[in-house]
Amino acid sequence: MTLDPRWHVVEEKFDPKKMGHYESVFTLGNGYLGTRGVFEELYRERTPGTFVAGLFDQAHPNEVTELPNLPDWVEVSILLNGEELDLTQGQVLQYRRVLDLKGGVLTREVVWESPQGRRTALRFRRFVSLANVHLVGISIAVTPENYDGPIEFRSALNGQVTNSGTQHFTSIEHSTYAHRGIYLLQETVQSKQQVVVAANHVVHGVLLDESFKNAHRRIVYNAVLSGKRGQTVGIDKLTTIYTSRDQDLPRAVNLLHHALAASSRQTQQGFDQHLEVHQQVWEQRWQWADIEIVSDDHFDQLVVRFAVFHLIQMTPWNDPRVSVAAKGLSGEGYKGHVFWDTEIFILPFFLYSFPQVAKNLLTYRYLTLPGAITNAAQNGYSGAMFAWESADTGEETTPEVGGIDPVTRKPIPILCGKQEHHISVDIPYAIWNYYQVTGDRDFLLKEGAEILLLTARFWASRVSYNPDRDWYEIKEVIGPDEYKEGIDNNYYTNALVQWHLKKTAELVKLLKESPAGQCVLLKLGVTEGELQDWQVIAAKIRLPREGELLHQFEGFMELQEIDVLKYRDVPGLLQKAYGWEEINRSQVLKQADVVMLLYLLGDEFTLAEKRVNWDFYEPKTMHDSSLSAAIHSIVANDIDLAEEAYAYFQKAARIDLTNSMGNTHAGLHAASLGGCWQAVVHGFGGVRVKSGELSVTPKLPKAWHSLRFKLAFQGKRLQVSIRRDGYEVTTVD
Ligand code: IFM
Repeated sequence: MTLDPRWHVVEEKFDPKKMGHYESVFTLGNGYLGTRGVFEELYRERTPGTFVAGLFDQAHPNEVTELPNLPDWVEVSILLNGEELDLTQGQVLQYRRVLDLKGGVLTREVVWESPQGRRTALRFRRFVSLANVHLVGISIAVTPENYDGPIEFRSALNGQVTNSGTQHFTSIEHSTYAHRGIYLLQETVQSKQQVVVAANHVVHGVLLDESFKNAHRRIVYNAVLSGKRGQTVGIDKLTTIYTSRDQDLPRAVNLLHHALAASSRQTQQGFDQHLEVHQQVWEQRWQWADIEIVSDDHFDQLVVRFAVFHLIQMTPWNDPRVSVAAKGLSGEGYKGHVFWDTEIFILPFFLYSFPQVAKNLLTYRYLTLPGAITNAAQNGYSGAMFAWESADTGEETTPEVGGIDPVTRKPIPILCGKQEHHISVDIPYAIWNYYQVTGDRDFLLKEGAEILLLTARFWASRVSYNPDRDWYEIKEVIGPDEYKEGIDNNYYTNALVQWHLKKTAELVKLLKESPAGQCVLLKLGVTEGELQDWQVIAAKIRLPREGELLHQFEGFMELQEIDVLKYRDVPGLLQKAYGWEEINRSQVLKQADVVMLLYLLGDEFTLAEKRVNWDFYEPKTMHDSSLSAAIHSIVANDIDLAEEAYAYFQKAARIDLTNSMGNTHAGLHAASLGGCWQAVVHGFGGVRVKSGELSVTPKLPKAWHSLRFKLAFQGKRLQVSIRRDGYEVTTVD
């Protein structure tokens, strides 16, 4: 395989210490399901993970709902003349694992010498089909180089896997089917969703023996093939996954029969044919989604494709009941929950590349409105209050406690579910953005309008009036900077609420012009008095500032100052030195907060204001959240700090590829991947919507010769080509 550094992510060396990191990086997925890039053979450090989008379960009332880890379908142990393949033993003579972003294939090529001196070449290929979302496959080819002897494959479906100890499934049935098929039928303990995982095998070579083994929640197919020096034998494992939640199931179908019949049909077509069709779908996706960067080194090009690849893989393509989790489908981190990451960081990629998918993501919020209405009522508010962490119903799913505070040595309470309310303005912001970019008035005036109006109603009940100062306040919140809790008048939140309430007035004008729009107003019982109140709140909302300097919140300037730069680049150092309580009382930010606002409401601030606030907040920001660097890159571009813009882009780019935050093993940082895309298109590409028109003001980094990408804008497909000496925007057929 010839390597292309612009398309291939390569692991050059087998290193068990980096296993978790690469398992996340090499995740394969199709929006319906995702599987971590675990090795086929078993190692102590191996953390298998297969997740189906939207399939949630709450194993115990004391635990929050999460995406259950499905049976491990990847496991295949290989015995080479009786010696088990184990790269920690013997000698690894050659090793290379390659993720081909163009075709969505994970390949591993190894030459291994066993402790007894047997040399074997092995080649593994794996895909998670984009053409048929229920289908995943592995093909293994084994060539003994200096011996003859039996080659044995022990291919398992292992339902003993858990979510870090929580078992979400009850086993219903496990058995065999067809010639070489094995399956597990399980049910989630609380949500009572059935899951079938069925693996069928095709063997290549002379079969000496085959058998099945059945143990608790685990079933194995064994094939022993005759191995001859220099001759390749192998096995293909095509696995089919269905759940009772699937929207493409025929009505009243028997899930198990359906899955096994599908599996038998798929086996007839064979691994290579499925792989080819899968690659054709990737080709189509890349046609619209690719970004071409020409520069002297290929890292930036690879990074952007890596981001796009994973964004496509982790996002449900046509199921509006589900959204994108903070870790996509690549790990247990954040339990498969959906945050503002989706609307503010991930959605823009889809908006400009696959607008229908963006619409689905927003429809998820519409479908979870009942949960948001419940959240508001439970907290004593009106309207709809979106969950900080959302799962299938839209009700709040944020855990109550997190990691251990190194200073108090006690778990840190997580208050985000109770206080991080800006999600209820981030979603309306994303809906307006969707409308601007797509021109989809139907969505705005129906689903969009319900969300905007119900959240406006929430905010009107959330603010409090201060008669002494004649202003409205929003007290006890957490802004984007999660190092500050229980704060009053977070500038980001208040400014966006003001923007939201003003936009709602524009929306209401549009609604009044159409019968369908009037129906929405009637359905929600929106009164004239209420509309007037919203405008009064917008006009009088408290926005703390001193000249050009925005105060992140009331009292920020009085907090103690600490030398943030001393701690910035070593994860955990600040926490060790100060502890949670003191961090809360200091001028140190976890992530972009005011700077985030300068980006989202960029047109509302002057260049001078942006510069003053950048100069003040940037040196105080730790970037301990992966959501920070890409936004800093964009804002740096806006204020003509070319070097900082590029440095922050590279910082964002390295988060997962080089594991710079040290936590990629728990899953990819989806928001940062979306942020990288935005840093290129909105930052260096300078693409923005201004007064309903597309505006392009490119700022190519010094290191790049050219940049080219496609955009969907208001029903048109455009191509933006930027060179050092100019740029052009052309229409694409
Ligand atoms: O949504 C983010 C938040 O802004 C910072 N902590 C992690 C969350 C999930 O990515």
